[in-house]
Amino acid sequence: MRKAKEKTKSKTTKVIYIILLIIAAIVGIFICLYEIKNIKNKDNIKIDYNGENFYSTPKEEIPTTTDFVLYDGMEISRIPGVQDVSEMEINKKNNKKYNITYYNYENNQYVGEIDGYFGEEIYDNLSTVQNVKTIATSIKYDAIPRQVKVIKEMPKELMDQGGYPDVDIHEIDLDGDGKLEHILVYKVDIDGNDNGAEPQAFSGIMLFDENYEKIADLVSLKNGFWGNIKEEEKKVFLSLDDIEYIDIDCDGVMEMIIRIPTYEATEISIVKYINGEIQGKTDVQASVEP
Ligand SMILES: [Ca+2]
Ligand SMILES: [Ca+2]
Repeated sequence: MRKAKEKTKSKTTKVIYIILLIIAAIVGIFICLYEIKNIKNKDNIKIDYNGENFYSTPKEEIPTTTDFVLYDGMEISRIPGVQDVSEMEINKKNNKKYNITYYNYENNQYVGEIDGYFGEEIYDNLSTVQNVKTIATSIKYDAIPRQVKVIKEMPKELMDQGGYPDVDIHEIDLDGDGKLEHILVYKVDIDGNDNGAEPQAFSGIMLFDENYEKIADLVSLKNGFWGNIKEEEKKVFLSLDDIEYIDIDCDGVMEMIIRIPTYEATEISIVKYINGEIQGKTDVQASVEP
């Protein structure tokens, strides 16, 4: 009887021992996985920039699938090109995904952490994230490695080219190669008159290199009358305020996110300029006609 009891006791001890071993092994595996994930995340968000040393191979996306970027509270793709920006469906998965703290950017500045609110129906079971700024990222990293400068005086190089009407210029080293790029917005704004002259409204965004040699037309708006209504208050112009310079894919190269004027809805063009080449779409023709 006593022997049988002892036998049971030792059996129970053995079982407990094995269970403890299994738990220890599981905990060990989880710690390992956590560490691996952390190392991976750190690599993803590392900006190794010192003026020359930056990622030479552009990454299409941050590799982790859970990270994302919002534009005006709507999720966007980080891949260069033109894209429609639209609301997200309200469901359990999205409620969990989008109700988080965001890292916010506006006018090329980091403006801090803000809690986003998702789930209020706009129409057809769709919603945007409220309370966030123009660009909001789900992870924290140095998304503005270099600053933009406004050029106030018309540069001599442009004067020599005959000049452009009503120009605003930004100067920034987009790809971090030590050479500056120039982003130029021009505008033609002419009123009509009683003698039958048509009013005019057109504008464009162009990319120039350090020496003001034109690299590309980025966006043009040839008929800047909203709804094709030729009235003063219906005039729409592209402006430098429509551009955010931000590194949205963590490769050390700053993308331009250009808001494209439309009749309705939201459309953006993401342009990346690296090693003398443009990724994304050039010569985009915007339209504010219905
Ligand atoms: Ca550059
Ligand atoms: Ca980038």
